[in-house]
Amino acid sequence: MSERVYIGLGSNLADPLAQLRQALAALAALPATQLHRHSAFYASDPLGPADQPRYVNAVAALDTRLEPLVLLDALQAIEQGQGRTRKAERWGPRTLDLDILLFGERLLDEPRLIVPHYHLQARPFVLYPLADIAPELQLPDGRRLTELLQGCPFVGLERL
Ligand code: ROI
Repeated sequence: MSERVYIGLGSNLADPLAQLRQALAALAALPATQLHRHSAFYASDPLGPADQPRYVNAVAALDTRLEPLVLLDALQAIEQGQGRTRKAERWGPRTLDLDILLFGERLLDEPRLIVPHYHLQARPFVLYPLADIAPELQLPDGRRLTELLQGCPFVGLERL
């Protein structure tokens, strides 16, 4: 049985739009996985230190038979393949970030993986792309995407 998984994509280094396009191709090529659809691309003001370039963000919907930690390993391999290095600075710039936002109906609280993604509700660059592809979405904890959007103005975001 496959599960619908939502992935947040972000980049603010080394041609962010090209990074996201390459990442979408890599997601589509994952084993036991289909890329169902993806959102528009959005330019977004950085959350965190302001002395870094704007980001490009998008959200992808996958259907996968991979288990969560297997998918996480695969996403981290894609990040590393696209030049991601983990730096000391928290919330600093990055060539590619792939976050598991939602994994079917699962609620996960593991050292490596918390799902739904902890900051989901506060991030316009996650919620608005998500609304592009799943406007009717209800989270496994009962919250509706429409409610979360009401608490998260479309600020610092530009649809490309
Ligand atoms: N800010 C924006 N706008 N987009 C991101 O994807 C993003 N990712 C991050 C931090 C550094 C928190 N800021 C971001 O990890």
